Amino acid sequence: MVIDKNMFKMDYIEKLQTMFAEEAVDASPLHQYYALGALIKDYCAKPWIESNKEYAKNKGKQVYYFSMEFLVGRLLNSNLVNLGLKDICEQALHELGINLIEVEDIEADAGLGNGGLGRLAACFLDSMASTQVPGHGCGIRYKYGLFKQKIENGYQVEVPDNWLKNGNAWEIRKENKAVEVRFGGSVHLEDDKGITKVIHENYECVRAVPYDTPIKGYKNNTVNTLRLWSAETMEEDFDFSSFSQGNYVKAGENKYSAEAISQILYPDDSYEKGKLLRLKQEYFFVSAGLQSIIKNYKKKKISLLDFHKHVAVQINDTHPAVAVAELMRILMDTENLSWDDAWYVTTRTTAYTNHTIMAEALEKWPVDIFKKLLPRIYMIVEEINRRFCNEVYHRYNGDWSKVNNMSIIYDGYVRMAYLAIVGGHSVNGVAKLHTELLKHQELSDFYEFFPEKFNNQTNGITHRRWLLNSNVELAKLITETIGDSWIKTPNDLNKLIKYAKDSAFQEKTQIIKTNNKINFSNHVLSKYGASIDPSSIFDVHVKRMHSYKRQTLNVLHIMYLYNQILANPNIDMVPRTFIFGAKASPSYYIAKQTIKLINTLASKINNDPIVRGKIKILFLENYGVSLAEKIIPCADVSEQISTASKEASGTGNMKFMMNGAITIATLDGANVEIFDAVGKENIVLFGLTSQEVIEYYRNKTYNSYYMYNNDLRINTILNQLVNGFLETPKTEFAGLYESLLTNNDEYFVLKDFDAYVNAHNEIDRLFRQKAIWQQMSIINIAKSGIFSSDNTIKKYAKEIWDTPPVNIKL
Ligand code: 26Q
Repeated sequence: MVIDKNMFKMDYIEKLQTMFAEEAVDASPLHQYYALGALIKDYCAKPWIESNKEYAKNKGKQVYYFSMEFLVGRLLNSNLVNLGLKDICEQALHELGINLIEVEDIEADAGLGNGGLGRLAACFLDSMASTQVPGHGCGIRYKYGLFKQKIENGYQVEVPDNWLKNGNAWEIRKENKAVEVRFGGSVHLEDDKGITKVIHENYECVRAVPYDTPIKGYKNNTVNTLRLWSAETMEEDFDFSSFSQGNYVKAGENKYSAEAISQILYPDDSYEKGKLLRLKQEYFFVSAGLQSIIKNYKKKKISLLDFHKHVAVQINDTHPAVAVAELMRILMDTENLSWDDAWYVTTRTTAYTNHTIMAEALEKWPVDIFKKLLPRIYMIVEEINRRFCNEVYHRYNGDWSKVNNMSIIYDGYVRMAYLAIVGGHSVNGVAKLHTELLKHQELSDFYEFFPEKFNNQTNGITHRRWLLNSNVELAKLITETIGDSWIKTPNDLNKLIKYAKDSAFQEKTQIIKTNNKINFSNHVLSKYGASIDPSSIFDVHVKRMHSYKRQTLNVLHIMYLYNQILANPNIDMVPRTFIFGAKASPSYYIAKQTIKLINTLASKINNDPIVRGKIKILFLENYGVSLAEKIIPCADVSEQISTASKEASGTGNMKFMMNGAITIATLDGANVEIFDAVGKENIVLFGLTSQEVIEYYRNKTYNSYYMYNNDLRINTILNQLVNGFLETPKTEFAGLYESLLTNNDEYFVLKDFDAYVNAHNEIDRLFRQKAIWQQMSIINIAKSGIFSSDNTIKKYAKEIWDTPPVNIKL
């Protein structure tokens, strides 16, 4: 069906009538938005049905991406673009007196994720649909996404993110597909005529109701499904007899109610680790997801022994790792497979992605909590572990230290990463360096034991959201210059290389960047009353606030620049606007202090007439997907300055590069691959290498006091944190000061300071050379195609999932 403008207009008018009994001009922006969303969902319906039909009859394989987080952002614009209806819609609405941009602004971000891991899952959904991979998302429909950030008096204040308060235009509640998830109770085994039966009693039952969102591929007929589960009470089936009166009331008091499970997304926060509700969330969506997959599978009338030939389950970090044991449970207890058959199928179905090298971040659950909440699952984990430890013991000739190091259950904890590794056929890191570190450091025992399971899948980003849709003018220029093949074949961006030295093209890209900066400056002025200079260098540092990401290094450098300017007000420097955006986990004290420090420094510097026109600081409140889409196209400089070895990959780095920013970077995560792609002339590197960092940790020879005592710049700045220079109580930043000195600067901020100053001098020097800078920028854009998640997904499909594309015909 080809939809033209007039048809679109008529359909839209009709939608407004049927949904709200209104005419276009009278409709409120909210109604305009909902009618448009509903119409777009209608347009997705037919290909969605056809995709599902094809997948149902297709004997091929489907992928399920299990993730606690899907940081989707808004969908209106990307759905319009993927349907090929953007221009038509814009014109049709215009003729009705409606501005599409204003309508788009009504949509709440689906902020169901913390950061990189959740956004990666969302990029993967877009790329799976766009490359015709039959792949679906499985997660939780949180009532509240990640908190909204307000800045009050320089401090972060968290506000609930009630993203569903006006409804959700995209989801469809599938009441008839609800399943039951069981918690607690007791389990015993009974012999039933020689067959062992598992009896699970006195459990608490929660109803899992799926809400499906269509994931429309770019200009193809594929519509995959993001299925998010909502927890509800099961009154009719509630086993009241299992609760004594006292327990029941207590259950209520403890907010132990079913609804609590899908109430809120946990922030990535060490304080929240080990919380029972989090484990409930994990099991809840994993169990619901696997049950519904098996139900669908059984409709195909194929043997469960072939399950792994038709289903792949990707475990996004350890959060859904309980899938290994849950799949075993379903196959054995409800489908009557033997242990060996169930294990054969499970280990060929599941695959695990690791997103962190930081040992303290590896998820583990106290055995007592785990066993009480999931008694049957714990039995299965114990048996998996017994068999595995036995193998390790024999392979290493009775070496108990190996067994201890690798045991899934150890020291009173269940180690979820180990469960995922043992129970799956694939373990992947998310960038080359990260995978090497996993193989040779954090998970070296497992690499030695299962070398064939380990593989690298460097992260990617959907170039449609992060270039085509968010930097419209640049995308247009690219298409005018090299044609539009890059949209389906992102590596074709490479054709831009030819134009890197072309002065006319350089000028065009520069004008686009400047216009983006002007538009953003106007937005900031009207929304926050802050004025920034679009001709200054926009130096952007946006990501979660974390010590290892070293926003402090950036801040200390700004303090140093400020001191330089105070000492020499006529200093020759290209004006800079330092732009930050970051949420800190609510209980992460140092991270919150860093936010306060940035804001404190901002008000001091921005109000100091001596620095006027030289440096300015802007802290953007509530950084998230929609804000990222606005700020990234404006960046001249991309700050990717984590302590080498700490950032598994990073994906913001790729988004900036794709929009022509120059990266200032440590050799960490995917920065290494960006460097490999663009060459040393087109990136500004500095700092310790990962091997140097690891060596310092090993030999413990780093002493941050030495840096403080021997570098006057550092000495001055650190003193300024605590001597009243910042016009705050002297204790305000004591925590930061101590982390850098008393606690010996765990992330080598002071060690890398000098190199970072030099790197920024280099940025200043390069920016003055307009042609060189623009050439670097174009080379970055040209080389960024390899970081499209289309490539990443194709590699997962080939190396892990074995899922060829499925062509959907209408
Ligand atoms: C764990 C327990 C309790 C509560 C929350 C959590 C939790 C939640 C989210 C732990 C970790 C996360 C998110 C981690 C994350 O985003 N990691 C990032 O993943 C990106 C995609 O692979 C990488 O690019 C980043 O380098 C990595 O930091």
